[in-house]
Amino acid sequence: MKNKIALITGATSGIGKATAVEFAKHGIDLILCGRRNDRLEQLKAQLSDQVNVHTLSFDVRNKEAVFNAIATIPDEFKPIDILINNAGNAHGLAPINEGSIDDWEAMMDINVKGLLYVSQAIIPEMVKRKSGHIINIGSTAGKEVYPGGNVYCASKHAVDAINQGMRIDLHAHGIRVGAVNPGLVETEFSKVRFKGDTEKADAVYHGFTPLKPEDIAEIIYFSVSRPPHVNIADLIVMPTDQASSTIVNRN
Ligand code: NDP
Ligand code: 8X3
Repeated sequence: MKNKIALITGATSGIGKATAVEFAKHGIDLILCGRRNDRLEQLKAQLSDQVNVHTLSFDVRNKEAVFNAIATIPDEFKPIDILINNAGNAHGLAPINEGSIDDWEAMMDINVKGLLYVSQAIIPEMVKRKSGHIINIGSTAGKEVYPGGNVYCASKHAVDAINQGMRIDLHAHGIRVGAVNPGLVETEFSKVRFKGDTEKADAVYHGFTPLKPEDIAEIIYFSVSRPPHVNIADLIVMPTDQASSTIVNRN
């Protein structure tokens, strides 16, 4: 896939970082986004001998920062062919009656509104060029709801609806839109959810074999490398040991 350019949000860690590494293997030039600039620069240094890499450090919650950052993309990186809407996290796992409003706002602002800001900054150019491919990273939490998942699940159900809405509105412009919805993937996700409590975070992935971020990255690459007439609209990917959000075969 030479001469393609992908913008990946949340490229400093987990699924986004693994996707950057996978794309670089296949010659896709990269615009890597995230808040932690040191990590973006490290990844750029790691991948620059394979592909051209540009980094953009911004918080997806900050509408102005999103549009300003994307406006600074140098001309040689401007025709973005692939957008990976990946930045996001869960914040907390409290039942709804004990939930933190700050956590709720973080999840809706990052997972839903942030995804929309980035999309709005990029889609109009794709429409002009009548080409583009958007992969929205949803979740099994966007397909079902589990105890304590309440607002995180709501944010990912919103991603599911936005994914469908984008496809309905953009297919006539030659733009492909699809979602990849992972189950349990061992990343920094649970460390963020449990606010740095590594014991609680590690327990989430204990006693079974979770997905690795690379498993999802390979599937994302497979989706974007199909022939132009093929659009993988929606995929759910779980570890073999997982049957649903609450049914996991732990030994
Ligand atoms: P990680 O915590 O490892 O990565 C999250 C990424 O999102 C980081 O690169 C982080 O970058 C970025 N991010 C978070 N908040 C912001 C923000 N405000 N502004 C900009 N970037 C932000 O988790 P995962 O890789 O697991 O998560 C990636 C996506 O996958 C998320 O959308 C998540 O909901 C989804 N997912 C994860 C699953 C899992 O089990 N791990 C399963 C299903 C879906 P930085 O902090 O540098 O800004
Ligand atoms: C991440 C998967 O089950 O932790 O979206 O919500 S889960």
